[in-house]
Amino acid sequence: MRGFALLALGGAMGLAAPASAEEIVVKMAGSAYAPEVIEARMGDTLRFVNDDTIPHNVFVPTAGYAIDLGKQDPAAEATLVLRQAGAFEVECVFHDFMTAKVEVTP
Ligand SMILES: [Cu+2]
Repeated sequence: MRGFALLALGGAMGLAAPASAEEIVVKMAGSAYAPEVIEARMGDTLRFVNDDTIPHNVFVPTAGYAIDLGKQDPAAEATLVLRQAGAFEVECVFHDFMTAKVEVTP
């Protein structure tokens, strides 16, 4: 199952993820990322799933990691491949109280 998900992602991104990489699902119900603290490894993929009833977003303000995955309507998903070790914050541009921390180990 893990291999299948990575294969699908690799096709979408035009890149193959390392065979050992994992996918970590982050949900958004109740305007909160779950989990709020994410420990991952380089090469892993975060799959943000909006299982809430209102739009959310994934925005990374941390220098060196900055990215905006855009608005996610309910049921929409967005993925982020972790290519760099370190720590960064995730926040929703629509709800400033909605944050998560990601720690990426090599
Ligand atoms: Cu939000």
